[in-house]
Amino acid sequence: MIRRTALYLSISLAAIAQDKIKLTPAWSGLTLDKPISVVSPPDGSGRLFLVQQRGLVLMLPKDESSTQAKVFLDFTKRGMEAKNGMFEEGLLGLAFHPDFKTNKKFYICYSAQEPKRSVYSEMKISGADPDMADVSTERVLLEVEQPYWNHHCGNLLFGPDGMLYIPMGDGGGKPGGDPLRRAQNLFTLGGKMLRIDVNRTQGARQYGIPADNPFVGQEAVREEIWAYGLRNPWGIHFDEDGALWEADVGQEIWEEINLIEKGGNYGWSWRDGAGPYNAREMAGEKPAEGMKFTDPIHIYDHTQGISITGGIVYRGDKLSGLKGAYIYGDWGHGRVWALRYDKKAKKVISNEQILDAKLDAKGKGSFKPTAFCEDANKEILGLDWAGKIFRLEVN
Ligand SMILES: [Ca+2]
Repeated sequence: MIRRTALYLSISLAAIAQDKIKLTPAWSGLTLDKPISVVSPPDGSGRLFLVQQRGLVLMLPKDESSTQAKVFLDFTKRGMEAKNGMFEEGLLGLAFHPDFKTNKKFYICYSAQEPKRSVYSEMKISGADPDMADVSTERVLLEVEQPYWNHHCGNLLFGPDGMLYIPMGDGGGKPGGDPLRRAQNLFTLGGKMLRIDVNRTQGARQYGIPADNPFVGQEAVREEIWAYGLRNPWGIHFDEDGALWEADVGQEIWEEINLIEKGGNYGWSWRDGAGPYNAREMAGEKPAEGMKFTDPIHIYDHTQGISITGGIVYRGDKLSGLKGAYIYGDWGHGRVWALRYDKKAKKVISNEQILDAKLDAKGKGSFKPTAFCEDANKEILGLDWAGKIFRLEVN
């Protein structure tokens, strides 16, 4: 009985505990539309570029109260989104080359129509204005056919190895469940983490296959694949220790966080969260005997949120209590968590909710995070799909 009371008390305290962080508006004088990423080139300039899904990339002004932002890239007339009111297409990623300072190259991912596909391109900045892209330099590296309008991902990232990592969703479709069974199919790129070398071409390819990719030399397999069995990776991040964090948006029940390793099979659509995917299990479908899956390091269910947004391992100074924690959130419920993980013991140490945007005293409606990004000082910015940028600060 005493133990029960103690448990009850601790739950009550947790429920009324103040949020650890608050959202402070930043660049609130700018008119923004579906921001999805903030990227800083590795050239010491401290510039921050804001990627917006409809195709306008802005250079965020140093003066955060400014109402003007310089346009870096304008893809708003590219017809990226299908005209059927769906919402997951557009300009979905931007990454600067590790040698950007000397070669001026960057990479983007965007949707294209007729046929529906994801395009991965290289481009250079303008010789006349280093704050602007030169669209005429576009070199298409890869195009991937997309059967549906959702789960395209696009959060491009260079690893510490200088290779470009490309997260690919399963291609979506209704009612979901990876209808084309792409995620487990090594002949296709859907539902994978790809790893390519942008510094060379190889045969007909506009990029090279790194020699240490896990499926190199195997017959009838896409050698770009680094890991597979992903559903809809929304947010990937390399921590300073080289770990690759990935948030995988789930089907109806689970949202998951994975640490992506070479050759790993992350389960989808045999597995959902840390168990079998119920629809396939109920249909009597089973994975082949002996198939090995890597389960997520953390999952949460749909009472907590409905669509995970991956974040970053915090390495800044201002939120001192969160140093070394993986900060992530939920697009549907506006919650933000800090997760601590012991990589040696392969165990979650803690997972603490640090913000519930719906409980915010001033909060009308919710914070719909599309990304958590670092500014030039490694402090965290939370991007809101409703067209806002926030700094995450101590409450
Ligand atoms: Ca999984």
